[in-house]
Amino acid sequence: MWDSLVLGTKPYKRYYEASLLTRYIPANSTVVTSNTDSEDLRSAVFKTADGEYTILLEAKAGTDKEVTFDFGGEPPVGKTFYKHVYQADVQLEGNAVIPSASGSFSTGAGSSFTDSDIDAEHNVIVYTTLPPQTQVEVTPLEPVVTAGQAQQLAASVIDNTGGVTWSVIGSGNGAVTAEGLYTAPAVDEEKLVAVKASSVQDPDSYGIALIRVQPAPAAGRADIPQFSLEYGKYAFTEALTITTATEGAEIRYTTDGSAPTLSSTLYTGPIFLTTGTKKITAAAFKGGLEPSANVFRLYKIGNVSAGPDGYDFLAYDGAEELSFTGTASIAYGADGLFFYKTLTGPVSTAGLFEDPNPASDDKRYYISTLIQDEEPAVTIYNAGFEMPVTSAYLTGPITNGWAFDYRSGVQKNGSAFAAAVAPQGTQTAFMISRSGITGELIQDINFREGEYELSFRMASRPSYGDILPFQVYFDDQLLGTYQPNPSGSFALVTTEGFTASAGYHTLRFSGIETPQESTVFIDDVRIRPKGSPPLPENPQPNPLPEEPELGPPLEELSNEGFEAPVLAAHRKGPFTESWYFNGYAGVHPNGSAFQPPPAPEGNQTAFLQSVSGGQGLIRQHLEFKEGTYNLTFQAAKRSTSGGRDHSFKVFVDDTQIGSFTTASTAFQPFVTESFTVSAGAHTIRFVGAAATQEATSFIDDVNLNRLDASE
Ligand SMILES: [Ca+2]
Ligand SMILES: [Ca+2]
Repeated sequence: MWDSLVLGTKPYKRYYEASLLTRYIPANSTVVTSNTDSEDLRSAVFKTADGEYTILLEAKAGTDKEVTFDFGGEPPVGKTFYKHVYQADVQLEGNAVIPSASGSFSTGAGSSFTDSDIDAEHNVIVYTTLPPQTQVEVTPLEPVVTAGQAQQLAASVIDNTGGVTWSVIGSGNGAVTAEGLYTAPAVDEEKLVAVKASSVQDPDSYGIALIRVQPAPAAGRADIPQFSLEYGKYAFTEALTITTATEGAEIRYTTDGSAPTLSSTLYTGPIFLTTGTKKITAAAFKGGLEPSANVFRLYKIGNVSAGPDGYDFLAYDGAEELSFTGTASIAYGADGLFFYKTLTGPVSTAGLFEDPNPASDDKRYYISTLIQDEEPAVTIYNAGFEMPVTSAYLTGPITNGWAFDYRSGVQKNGSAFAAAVAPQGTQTAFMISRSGITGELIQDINFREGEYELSFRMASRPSYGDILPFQVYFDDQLLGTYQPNPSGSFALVTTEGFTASAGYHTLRFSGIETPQESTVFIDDVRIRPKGSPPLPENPQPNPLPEEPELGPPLEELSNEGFEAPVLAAHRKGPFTESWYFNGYAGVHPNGSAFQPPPAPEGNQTAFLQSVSGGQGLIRQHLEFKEGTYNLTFQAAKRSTSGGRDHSFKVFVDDTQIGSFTTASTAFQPFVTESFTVSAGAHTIRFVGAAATQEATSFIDDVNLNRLDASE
């Protein structure tokens, strides 16, 4: 955002969307050139058509600062600037208020003023000639109140004097006293009520408390469900718990906004909310009682990964047991500080991990069913540039682990860049130098104290332009200057060692400007303990596990719904349970770490995966009577771990009887082609298609149907 202001001549739309500062920067203001010769300061100046001025100043943390703004004899002469300070970042808060004015500065008869009171923290400061606006801040903002009960509200007036007047919006919505004591009305269903606090001096300014009024418990009626998560935006996957105070009641819920009935999905355990918008509507049911009122919450879940790359959310801190089966890599921690273990589940958390990050109160467990070749010593988010997912390329500004700017981004195998195949996953980063502006990749990374070395893979772009040389910095320490070879193939780079203190440090890849357009590709960035064994020049794909000989045939299709073995969490092959599952397939129950939709049959389904270098296989060997048959089954794709569509094929012996793609996260019916077999043993196989990125299908309710008349 700041670079756009410095480099461009007009404010960027994204900037307005991101910021409350728009109140002081009307959309049609012009940008006045601004200069600073300090690395610690960035500034931008705007002028409205009415001749009002706003200065934005970002001051790095470090030392106290004194700053003089000099307009060089131009207006503003005789103006007063009011100062509003954001410590740390400009952030939206619930009341959408901006900080109150913390000082004012007059240019007097001249056209400059000095602020000698900028403290050592990271500050974003607005100086504006627009007078401070009256604002009203209300607390609590979104309380939940039971019908007939009271809730005390409070309000304060910012940048004006006097108190507020309270009112309830709409009729039949309860009452509020002059002191802000709100009493909720009687309701049969949950209801949202707005209560307004208006400034007495400036009645156009007001704050709103949005109150959720819930029905009171009533004899003869089940109590309403309670949700463990408030509605709203979450950065990444969450697990939602729903409870009701009515003992023995069952909770049923829908995800399509419809009213829950006795045939809606039964709540049996935490619902994993994954990327996208989720509306959960729930009600409690108990024989002999009226069903409870329906209660809904809307959630918007982002895809910002909080766990290490390739890991999915498994459980919150405080979970007593990690419910998964088979062997998996488990990460525990937050904010980039994790400990890792390869474990066989289910496993008790007692004494399992030391605390990787005492400063965080949002530690979680994450799981990867692909065992990593090396547990990371330092967690870099999006280290392989697989996010954001693109089918071609994406240029910044993007933030996804890395901050990508206007001359950097991610590109996928086969894009117009014609880069060599990505050495990790299917995407790489790129940096470009063009028209005097050169790309950078920046990430703030949380370190444990230690000695480290950095490795990454780089390649040139022989199909177009020049080779971009670049420098790599750890904070302000230059780790090296590099230039990929002209062949276009990826080469491994390992830097000299460097020392990191505990805490956040900045890793920066910074292109060096070239006269002609030039490009470099970067992938597979790792920070490893100094002196680690060398990485392979070209990473090897995972070997396929051995497949056992066919056993004796079954007499008819068995375990069609994958209800055996009965599991508490997913179990990956190789194992045999009527079906044989290889190392990229298995069985899992509702609520497993794969976060599947509910099984259409029973409580479990199969899963079939394709990963880089491996494909799932599910096989059953059985005795057929001579005749013509087909197979029907239900399948869905996985919503997590990228949520990619998954393709697989179905065979009878070596004859393909269908090729399918799961493109929906809801189960859909599928049917194979019909096939004719001789009497005797034949093998049905489900086989994942080759893929370079993990994709998964869930399969259930397989039926073998005889199509011709049997005697
Ligand atoms: Ca990659
Ligand atoms: Ca089933």
